[in-house]
Amino acid sequence: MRVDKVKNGAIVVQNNQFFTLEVSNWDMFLNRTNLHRKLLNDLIGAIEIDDVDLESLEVPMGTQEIWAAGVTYLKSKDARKEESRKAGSASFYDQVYDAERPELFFKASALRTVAHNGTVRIRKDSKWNVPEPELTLLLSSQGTIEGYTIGNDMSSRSIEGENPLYLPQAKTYDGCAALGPCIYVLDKLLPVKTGIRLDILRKSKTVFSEEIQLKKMKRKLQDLVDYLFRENSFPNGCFLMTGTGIIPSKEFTLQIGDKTLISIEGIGTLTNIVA
Ligand code: DO4
Ligand code: MG
Repeated sequence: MRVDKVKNGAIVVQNNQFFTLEVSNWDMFLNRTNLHRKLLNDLIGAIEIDDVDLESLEVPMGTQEIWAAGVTYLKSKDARKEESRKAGSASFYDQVYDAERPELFFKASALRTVAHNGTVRIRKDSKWNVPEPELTLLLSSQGTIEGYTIGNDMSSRSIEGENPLYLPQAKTYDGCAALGPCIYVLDKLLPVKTGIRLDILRKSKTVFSEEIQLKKMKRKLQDLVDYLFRENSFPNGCFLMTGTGIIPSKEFTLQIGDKTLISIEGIGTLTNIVA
């Protein structure tokens, strides 16, 4: 079942049938344990429609924070070691990859997050920039995984590589995150063989394309969630980006006008333009 956010409501797609729901409070609508069962209940008496206008989708979030996990895939560890060698901090990435405690950081508020087809930004003071395609969890205030969406953890590799203490500036700024196009709500866990794919188009030509499976992630999703909830409360639930397993080679940097397409099996494709 997928849930899309539209003006004044939600569209729920279940078995190829489309339903509209009025939603007065997205925080409360999303922050429900056993969300799958509750949505099925919401659908009783809901209005069926023919199709969804994908242009009209909003970011499928209320006021929840977006947090992110880092260095959860070998590819990310290796790329970060390389970019931070000059700064003398390469060994930190080996340490965090092998440590019991994961890297977790605050990524974005709703204010800094754009929707499917929206414009993500690269910082003007950054020379080396990449999108990071990440499976993103919708978590209830109880710390349960209630849904899955697609996140783009836009990152400045030049700022992050200069000094690891600059991470918040490399990661958090206006237009630094994209989320959507929908929330995928299942009554079971997402299969580990799920594929995550990144395509980058420049002037309609593909300049980067790669795919990875979720099973390549070193950490368990629930362990990331448990660490995040150790000393943080989220009265409306929150989102957690789970790290990237795809990083373009060091010669690659995003350019203004590039189109990023992040696809995750079952969820769909999150498309954004870079500005
Ligand atoms: O350690 C820096 C950030 C890591 C990250 O964002 C990722 O691995 O996805
Ligand atoms: Mg990331």
